[in-house]
Amino acid sequence: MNAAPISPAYVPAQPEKSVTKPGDLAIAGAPPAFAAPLHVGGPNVGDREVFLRHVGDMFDRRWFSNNGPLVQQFEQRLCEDLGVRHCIAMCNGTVALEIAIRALGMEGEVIVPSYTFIATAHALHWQGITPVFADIDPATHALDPLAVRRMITPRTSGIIGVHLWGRPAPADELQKVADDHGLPLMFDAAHAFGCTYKGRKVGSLGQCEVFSFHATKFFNTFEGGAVTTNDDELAEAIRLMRNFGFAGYDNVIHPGTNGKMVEICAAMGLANLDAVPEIVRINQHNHALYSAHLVDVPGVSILPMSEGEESNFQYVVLEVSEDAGVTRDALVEALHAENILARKYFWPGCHRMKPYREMFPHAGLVLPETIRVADRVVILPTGTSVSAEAIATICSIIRVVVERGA
Ligand code: T4K
Repeated sequence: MNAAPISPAYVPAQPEKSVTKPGDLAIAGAPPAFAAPLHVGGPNVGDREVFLRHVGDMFDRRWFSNNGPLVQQFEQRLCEDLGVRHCIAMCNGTVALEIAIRALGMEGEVIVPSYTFIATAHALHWQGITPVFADIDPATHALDPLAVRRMITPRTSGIIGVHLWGRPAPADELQKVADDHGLPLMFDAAHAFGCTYKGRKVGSLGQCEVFSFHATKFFNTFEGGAVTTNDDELAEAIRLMRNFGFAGYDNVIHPGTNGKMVEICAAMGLANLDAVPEIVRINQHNHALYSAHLVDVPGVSILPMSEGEESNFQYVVLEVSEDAGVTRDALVEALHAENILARKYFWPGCHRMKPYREMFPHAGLVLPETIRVADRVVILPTGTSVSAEAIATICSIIRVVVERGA
């Protein structure tokens, strides 16, 4: 991948004040630190000229969807970048999950973490499959393979691991559990584009992996997703399912849906792919700045990325411990008052969201770590929309709020 400029029209948000004492805080009546909301997932935009050139070609061709040349080019680029045989681009990550789950023949019960975006659980429930929630490792926030093993029953038909925050899940250990029980294993890799596991690019782990290229992901196609796999037969089934099962004009040979990526999304993907190294460099720099500014603030810490692996650093995960001088929710409230729209991803955990809470009122009994982690995480703004000055101000606000709480 070659580095290319980030869209030149982009001006990162600058703070409007410095904060050194409680009286400087918006919750104490001072003006907010940012004039406009600073989001956690402000979209990154690559070279607009490249995007517009692709869009111009698209209009000339009058070919907007249905496996067009830009989608094919995009899929080819992803196969090369990820070192995987097949990439099937989709309209979004959720439909990509649903199609992959079906193509793997999952049914009955499937084991997933509760600590993930709701789409992982919904992709199962939407097709009449019961998501069975297993607990996570509090140090990594990823599925705990031992907990997965404990949740397997005769109705279990598969396991879905999630590479949360751009940190790979323990793929080898999960594969061992899956193999021991003859179960298919797939990964929700929505957060892990460009990351590695044991030095190998995420994309070919398990039977298949699913990416999201939503606007808020560090690499986006407006909306979009993809399934990647080295399994030829599975790839063929997924391709058919993405396009109503059509194997040619008037010839449907498989059940299917409409999961196609459109050409304009592939154009955005091709333009943004060139900027990936630069965006990752910015994210990594932001992550290091947050870690350095907050290193001596008691009771809070930034979750490090996996040692020895490449990460996209797309999420800055702040953990507020139980003995910090302030609660996580009070800190989020103080940040929101400053127009810093930090998020409590993925609180309260899928199992405590209404549909699943009603299905499994006692799920929390086997998810103590999920509950603890979900109650202490705050996601902070990063990406190309956040300047070094903004990060310094965000961290000084966190410092003052924590000390004031204390
Ligand atoms: N699996 C996992 C583990 C996932 O995290 C996701 C998606 C999926 C599967 C499903 O993939 P997709 O079907 O979405 O492709 C957002 C995203 O909508 C969602 O894609 C993402 N995960 C999730 C982590 O975040 P919300 O409900 O937080 O979205 P919202 O509207 O609050 O926006 C998030 C932030 O981004 C806000 O701070 C506003 C800002 N924003 C948003 C958009 C759309 C912008 O600045 N510009 C924008 O265009 O879910």
